[in-house]
Amino acid sequence: MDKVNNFRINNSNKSFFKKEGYLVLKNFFDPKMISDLNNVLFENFKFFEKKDIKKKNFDKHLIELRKNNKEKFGSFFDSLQTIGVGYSILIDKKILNFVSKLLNTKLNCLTFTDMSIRLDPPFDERNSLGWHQDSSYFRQNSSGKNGVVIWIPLHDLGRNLGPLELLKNSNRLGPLNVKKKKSKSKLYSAKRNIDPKYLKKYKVIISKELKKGDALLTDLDLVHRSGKNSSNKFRMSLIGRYHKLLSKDFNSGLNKYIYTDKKLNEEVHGK
Ligand SMILES: O=C(O)CCC(=O)C(=O)O
Repeated sequence: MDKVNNFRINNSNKSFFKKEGYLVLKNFFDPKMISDLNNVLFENFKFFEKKDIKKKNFDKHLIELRKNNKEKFGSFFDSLQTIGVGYSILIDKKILNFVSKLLNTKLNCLTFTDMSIRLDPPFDERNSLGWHQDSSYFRQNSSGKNGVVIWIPLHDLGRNLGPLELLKNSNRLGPLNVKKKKSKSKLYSAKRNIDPKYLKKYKVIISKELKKGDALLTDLDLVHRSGKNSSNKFRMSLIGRYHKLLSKDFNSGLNKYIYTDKKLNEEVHGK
């Protein structure tokens, strides 16, 4: 089967995305390709742990590592952030084509930044994100409407795994450009949470259960947060962000590899 299914873009899903700031793509990817990426994470984990682990025990070992050796878990997590096959999924021509149509631009004039793989452990919210807009983190376009985020679960995503939560109509706020707040410790993610006073009139939370092969697209202004993982498994996802280059609000820039090892990072990038 083809890597990406022929999900057709039409006026109805285009105008839905424009108005609502999100779109659920059912069966967008071949589920086997998603399983393959999941297996790649597992293969790398075995190498990292230098143990012969069975796939069915992947979650158990990952939970143990997160609990018992946070630094090592962090280093494994970081090493996944530039995994080649993740990129190959996100820059498949059919996705670029789909996204370029959503953004009313040419396929060859999309930029792609920041692939990320999330590993969200059960009952552990240290890296969960509160209500935020991606346009506060990613300023490639000054308007969050000129970008698209794709969020792909690497397994069926039932309610107990904590689907992403979207705040209905919050895309109408436009970019709030919230500044970075210091995290409580280096094991917590730095946050750009939105002051609740801006969110008072947005009361409806949208949270979609997804199947392996489905994807969720949002613009960069839609306010969203992590769902709560109350299962006994890791919630694994692949995320990519696309921006419209042929646009007056495009801010050019460079991607930078930040080394987990602080000393090495300083050697390369300076203090
Ligand atoms: O997957 C999540 O829990 C949150 C991801 C997210 O909101 C983001 O990367 O902007």
